Amino acid sequence: MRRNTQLIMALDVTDKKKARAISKETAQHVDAIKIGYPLVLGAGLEIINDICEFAPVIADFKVADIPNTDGLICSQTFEAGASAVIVHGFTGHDSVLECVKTAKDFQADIFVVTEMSHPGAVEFMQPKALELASLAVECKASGVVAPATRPERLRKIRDVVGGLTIISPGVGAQGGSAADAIKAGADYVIVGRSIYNSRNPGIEAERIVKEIEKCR
Ligand code: NUP
Repeated sequence: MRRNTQLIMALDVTDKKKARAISKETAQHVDAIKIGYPLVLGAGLEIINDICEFAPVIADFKVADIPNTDGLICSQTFEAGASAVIVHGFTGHDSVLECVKTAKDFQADIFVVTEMSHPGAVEFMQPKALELASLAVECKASGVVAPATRPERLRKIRDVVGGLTIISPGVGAQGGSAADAIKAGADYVIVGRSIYNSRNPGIEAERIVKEIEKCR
């Protein structure tokens, strides 16, 4: 993944026209666009190829099944044009290894979720987050997803994953700050609502990029 602005936009809109318009406005400020179920269910899997016109696409499908099913989900997603897929790690090494193997065939990336950014993640995910981070390293994933809402946890996850890429959601609407996440060890921040709900998504994306630049 290119590393110019360190900003990934989460495009959780459901309308194809809106998705294209926001992507166009923000393209010059983002290193990738993350799409997930809201947009794919609203606009169809072909939307991946559409959005690729503006930036590399990360498919946030949080894949969490048996290895065979995981492999099929990943290959369909890469064939549709995605550069990376986000998967869960709690399914175990075999499931994640299958995703990583499939990604290799497409020269694509797998990111493993560690501790999610929302409050409920402290219930079940937080106690296992560092083990999930180790699993990502052992399975040779490209990176992990770690919470911008808890920079102190992000720092601990960075200590475990070493040189793996950390992509970090929870900035803006969920209360985290881009600067704090980058300082705590994130390679990229993921920002959704603060950008796509703003009156001028391009200007908002640019503002976040400037905040990140100040941390370098
Ligand atoms: O731990 C996670 N937290 C999170 O918010 C893992 C994620 N993949 N996400 C996703 O990041 C979430 O589904 C949404 O697409 C994006 C954050 O969006 P926003 O809170 O900036 O609107």
